Amino acid sequence: MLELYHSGNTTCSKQVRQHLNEKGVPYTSRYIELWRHENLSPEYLKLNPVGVVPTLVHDGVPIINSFCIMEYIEDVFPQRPLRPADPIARAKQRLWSWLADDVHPSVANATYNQQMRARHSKLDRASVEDIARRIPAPERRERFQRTAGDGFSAAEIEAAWARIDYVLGRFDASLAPGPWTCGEFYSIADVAMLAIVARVHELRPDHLARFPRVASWRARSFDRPMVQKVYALDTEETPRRPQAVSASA
Ligand SMILES: N[C@@H](CCC(=O)N[C@@H](CS)C(=O)NCC(=O)O)C(=O)O
Repeated sequence: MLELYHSGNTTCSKQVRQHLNEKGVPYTSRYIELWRHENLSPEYLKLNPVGVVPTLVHDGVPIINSFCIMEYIEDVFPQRPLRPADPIARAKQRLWSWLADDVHPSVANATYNQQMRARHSKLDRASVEDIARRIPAPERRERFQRTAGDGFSAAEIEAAWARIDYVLGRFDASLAPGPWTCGEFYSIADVAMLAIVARVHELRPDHLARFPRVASWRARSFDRPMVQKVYALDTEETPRRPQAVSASA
């Protein structure tokens, strides 16, 4: 049995949802509401000690980290491969899958500051202390405390965007052959980077104009029916406990 613990509008959940759907691998959806801090419940922390989504549970065994989860899915479910066989192409696929994870903290800082602060700053002091105490990872605890307080400074947010832009600039150059990250082969690098690029576009709608190849790659990605389907599940209007998404649904 395959269970995916995930949340609606989170980049890393989208990566794994899209990956499973691209491969046509059915799974049972276990929905975690981040804004209710369900990711910090003792039960969930047993599955994912970092207290983040997503977590894939395969026959009772939890697999964590979206980058590692996608590699695992390719290892275990051979149908419709999204990892190229050629070692050079595979190295490029791994690089961009990994860089999506590597740049994620900068994207998360920008997102928390812009989208989550409104909610966090309404919490009373006792709740902030209680939630912070339950967050295992120090950098995540700090991010929560900052956004429940005065937020990040303008300089810190600009530093986050400088890091994002550095990665997007490299991605733009690497897309030169196109149409996908590994040429004609659509891979998990495209899945991983799309979640990041889609979030950048959501936060700063004009931003991708600086990266024309990334902008057209994003548009091409959204032409894929599977992307439209998976990304439609990304708002707070998402039902609290959505039905499992499967390729046949
Ligand atoms: N890609 C990493 C990062 C996961 C991550 O940061 N997930 C975010 C959503 S995209 C999360 O659960 N945030 C909750 C929190 O930091 O409290 C992983 O899969 O472990």
